[in-house]
Amino acid sequence: MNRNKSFKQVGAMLAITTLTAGAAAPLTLWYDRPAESWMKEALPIGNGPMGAMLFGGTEIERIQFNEISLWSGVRETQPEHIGKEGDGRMGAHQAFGDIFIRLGHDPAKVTHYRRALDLERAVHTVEYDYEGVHYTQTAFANHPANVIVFQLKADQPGALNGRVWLTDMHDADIALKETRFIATGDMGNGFEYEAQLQVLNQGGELKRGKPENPGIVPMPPLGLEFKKSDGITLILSAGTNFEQDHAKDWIGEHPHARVTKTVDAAAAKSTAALLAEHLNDYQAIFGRFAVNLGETAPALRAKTTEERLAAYRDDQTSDPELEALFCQFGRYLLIGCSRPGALPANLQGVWNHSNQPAWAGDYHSNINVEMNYWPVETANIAECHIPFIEYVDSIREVSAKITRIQYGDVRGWTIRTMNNACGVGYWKWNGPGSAWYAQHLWEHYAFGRDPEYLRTVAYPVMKEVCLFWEDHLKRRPDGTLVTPDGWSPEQYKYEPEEGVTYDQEIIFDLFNNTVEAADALGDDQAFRDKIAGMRDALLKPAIGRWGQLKEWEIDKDDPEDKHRHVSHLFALYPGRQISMALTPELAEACRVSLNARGDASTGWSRAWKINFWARLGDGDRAHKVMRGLINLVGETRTIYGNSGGGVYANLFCSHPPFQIDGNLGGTAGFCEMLVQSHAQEIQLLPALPADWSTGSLKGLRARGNFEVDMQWKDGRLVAATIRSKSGLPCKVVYGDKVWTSNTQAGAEYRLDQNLKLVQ
Ligand code: FUC
Repeated sequence: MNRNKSFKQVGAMLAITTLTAGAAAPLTLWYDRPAESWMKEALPIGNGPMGAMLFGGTEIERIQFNEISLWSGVRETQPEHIGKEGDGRMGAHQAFGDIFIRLGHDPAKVTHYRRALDLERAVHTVEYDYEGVHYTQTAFANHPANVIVFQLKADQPGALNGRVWLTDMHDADIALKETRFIATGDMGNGFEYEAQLQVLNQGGELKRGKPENPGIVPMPPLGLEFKKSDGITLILSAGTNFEQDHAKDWIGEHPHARVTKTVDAAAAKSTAALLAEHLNDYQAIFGRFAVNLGETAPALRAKTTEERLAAYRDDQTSDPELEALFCQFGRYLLIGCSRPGALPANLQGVWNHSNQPAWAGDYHSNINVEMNYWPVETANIAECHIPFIEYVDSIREVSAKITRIQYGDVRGWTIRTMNNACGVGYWKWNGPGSAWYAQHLWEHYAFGRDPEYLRTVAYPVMKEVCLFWEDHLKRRPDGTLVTPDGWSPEQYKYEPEEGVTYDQEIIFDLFNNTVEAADALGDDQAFRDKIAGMRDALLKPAIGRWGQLKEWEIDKDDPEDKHRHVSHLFALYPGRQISMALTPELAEACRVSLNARGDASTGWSRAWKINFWARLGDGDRAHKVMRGLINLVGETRTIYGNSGGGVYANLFCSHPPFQIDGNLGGTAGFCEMLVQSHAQEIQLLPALPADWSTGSLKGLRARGNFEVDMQWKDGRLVAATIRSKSGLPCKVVYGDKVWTSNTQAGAEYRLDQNLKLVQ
């Protein structure tokens, strides 16, 4: 330690320690009764490809599970379906099956019940007392081993008696080989699948027995019965023959051998070893980022998550720990459903209990799948971006083929609004959809600064999407470039027209990022200059007759329009064409448009608005919208309109129904309120609400490959630490204070409340 450190600086550091210690409020969702509703109450665990929803039942425990690649529908758009609405046989993400465990513990006689999901460990636990015995259920989804592990224990020997069985949502043949269930099925579209469930008993007896019918899903004829056991362990794995390779017609090997090997390997390990492996893997990702937004009153903290949500809704109680929990829940969910090597998060992540989920549980390109990935870089889980990036890469060829049929003689490609795992699209074309996807490929570089990735993965995709627009944009006599056939999602009143703001802004973003990418690579100069010229010639966002940012070129925005889509503000977020620093008048017009749209809407729409208000520097408004997003609701019917939003008791965001984009866009909003890194600078506390006057964070990522730790008190910065990962020049801004430095890779810079370097 530097002896010359002033007392004030030491004081600041002590504050860091105290605040970090204060951040230890448990990141746990918990309830005092089992879940009844899948959507509103059951709790999710996931390892990337597989997800499960746990109910915590004592009479019958239900573990509903999924695998991300289980899709119905066709693998390739058939020529006869290329018409206006696309291929209606796109199919839907499918539910896989359930595990049931009949314990027969009468809920009326169960005491001390607690069901909890610990986000720091990604472990679900249930505990209760029943007839003098203390029972525990522990479940986790292990990514490296690709299994879901469930363990049942009692505090007295031989206390476990019951039955277990596996079900399937597509009439698979279910075999029982000794104590392993094997469900092998076929979707009738070329996709085959298999689930295996190994049942292990610690003590007592395990033998064949009949399942029972709790009347939830069709029952198989086979079950296992355990008697007088000390413990029961279940190991589940599931897979399909989906292979993310168009050249192979998306079909790989039958999953039987792979799933068998996976379950064999996991069953040979102890549960403790599987848990240690899981914690090691998960915590290395989850633990990178922490946030403390202030302390919740102890009496409130002691309540169940549902009670806290109810208090938060009803009397506007302040509960900063609940808000931080919601923020971290988004990270937890994305780590649970988006790991390299598998498909990206769909509308419900991976958690789906229906074969007809809302909007097919699809890859929805006009806001939803992109929003899923908004927190991934800032909230420091960048590897979770890879599934989306690989998905985009995988659909290039098929999309190019279909794009040529729709758009004529064009290079490059774009997509429709609804899309399945194989790039088969349905419903309206979303012209700038591929450009919006390309933004993600760029952002992964903008944060991570890996030149090899930029050269080999991102740039080729960005370039071919530019080619599409080079061929498809229309040049007016005055040289202005416009989209000929734009549509502002999902404004049904209007037919396709020229120069719609949504298209123009996303194309600007694509061109602008591509120019920066070429500059970073020091390559492709002629193309770069052409794209830069086209970017400058694009029709730009403009202000309309009531001071709003125009949604269309013609000034026809209706000030009464409450539409959930706020597509014309793309340039404010997630784009960067409009900002308070660079284009204050346009930023003001965005404020006018947002005020007219209002705060209330579907889950994802509210989440988007949090990010907009953060970019507009209005922390209190962002926080108000956030309160609306975290508002406890019960409606699960699919609603197509412009109202809705909120969360269920399990913190799943409601469109309604459950749609994960609201959760993930919400997490992005927290990050955007605390740190922003657009316009070549890192802004600290750009939109801090009064409610979070004292807090701290650790490991928030900024563009340029920096990490920020920060403490603040009474609404003012106390100290910040910047970790430079790539050694790039850095500019940090807090209010009117600025710190600039040519940083060194691997170095850490501690700044005080005035952004002075603490030596
Ligand atoms: C878009 C939205 C809907 C819904 C659907 C999945 O079409 O307009 O609100 O989120 O995606």
